[in-house]
Amino acid sequence: MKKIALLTLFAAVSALAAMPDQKQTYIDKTFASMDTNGDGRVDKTEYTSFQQSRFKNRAQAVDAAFEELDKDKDGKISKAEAIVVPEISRYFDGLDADKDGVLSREEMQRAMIAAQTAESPEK
Ligand SMILES: [Ca+2]
Ligand SMILES: [Ca+2]
Repeated sequence: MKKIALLTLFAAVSALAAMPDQKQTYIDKTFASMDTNGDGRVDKTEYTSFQQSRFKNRAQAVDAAFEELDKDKDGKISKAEAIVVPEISRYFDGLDADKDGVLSREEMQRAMIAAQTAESPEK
């Protein structure tokens, strides 16, 4: 369970660096998962519920990953704590928006939103 949360976060952060040619595959996959009744079209209801469940899952994943990474439970992710997730480690300075050397929960959430925006199909 905790492992899965980290992997989800890992995937989202990796999306920050997603190459354009991976985007089409992502869009196809996303479309298929949004089209719940399989009629080949995504109506507004399907789209809305997809976005809502995705956002909720992401928020929960961030929370779970945050708790898991925050070994000393001070409410912040230090560089040393982030080292177990190479993708976070690599983007650490970029994710640390206020440059205080640690990632707050808010900074982690913001990173997830950024990742989500980066991988959203343009429509
Ligand atoms: Ca900590
Ligand atoms: Ca910070």
